[in-house]
Amino acid sequence: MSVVLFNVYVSYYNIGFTLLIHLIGIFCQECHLRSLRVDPEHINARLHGYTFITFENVGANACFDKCIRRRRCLSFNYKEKERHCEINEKNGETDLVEGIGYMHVNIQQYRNFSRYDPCSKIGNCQVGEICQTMRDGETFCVKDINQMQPVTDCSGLHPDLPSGTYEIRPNHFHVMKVYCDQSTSGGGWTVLQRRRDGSTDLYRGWTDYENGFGDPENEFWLGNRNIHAITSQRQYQLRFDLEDFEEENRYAVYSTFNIGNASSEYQLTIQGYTGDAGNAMRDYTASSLNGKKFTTKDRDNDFSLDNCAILRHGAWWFRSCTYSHMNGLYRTDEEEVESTIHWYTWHNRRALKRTEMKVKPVL
Ligand SMILES: [Ca+2]
Repeated sequence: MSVVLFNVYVSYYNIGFTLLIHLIGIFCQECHLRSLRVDPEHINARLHGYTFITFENVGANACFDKCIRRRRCLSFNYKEKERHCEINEKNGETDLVEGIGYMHVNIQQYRNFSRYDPCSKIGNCQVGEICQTMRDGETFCVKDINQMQPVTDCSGLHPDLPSGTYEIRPNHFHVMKVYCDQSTSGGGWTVLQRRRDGSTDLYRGWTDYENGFGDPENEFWLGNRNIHAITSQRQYQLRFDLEDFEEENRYAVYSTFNIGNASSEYQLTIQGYTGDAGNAMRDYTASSLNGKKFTTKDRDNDFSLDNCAILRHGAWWFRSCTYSHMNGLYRTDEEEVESTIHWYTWHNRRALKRTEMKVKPVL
């Protein structure tokens, strides 16, 4: 039997109670006609602040369908006149606001009932997936491309989403792919840099460091332009996660971090150390790297008579050079030379096995 989707609105006054009841006719995939009862307090009302996807030019029944197929969706707002659908990650009970022309529907009561829920046979899909019905009527969980509407950084992702690569779009900037760390210290971290196996050459020039290079799933530098775009949106903290060859882990967090634009030569602002790795964002004179411009092998902005990027075989906000060197030469042992990836206040210049740098807005 072919599937026909249409909306039926029935409004009537129940004489005894003088309540306005809206019924929405729903044809689900199995073609059972059932209705949703929308309580009077959910008419001309909407849940505000919890919408995670909006859809335009859809019917009420399609709005219901878009919600029930996503586990994250707990309710939806629908404005019939504009055929505007908002699906929400929260139930609306006591915190509805006025929304003239809207109705609000909680969805959980319809889940797992085959008459309403096309996904009831396969159970819940994961957050970030959508249950999709194929032509033969079979249902599958597939990646939800609408879920990927860009956030301005990884802190905008739903906390139940796993770590991985996502698209973000910082304000006034283009869409970019970043790795989001959803497990460290509350999740929501946008990863700027990673070393793990030496598979990517980091001894590169200004343009590469400006635009970024490598693989967000593996070794990479996100790019100074991109880091500027992210960290100029609001106040950010920076976290370093470090691992040595004994697989011991240390971290350092700076409560204030951003970098300037290209004309500032990506000048570093970094303050407010906490952690157990020590504050290595300074040089051997104990002067902070705060305020330093970026230096690469082909652009010398450091205080050394030489070029620290060449001396240290990397690129960084060198001063006279540095006690922290995340973009140095990757070693597969604990060799201790100036060009290694190191964090001086933990292991002097002994090579580290893994590093990550990541940012999250300060709450
Ligand atoms: Ca110099």
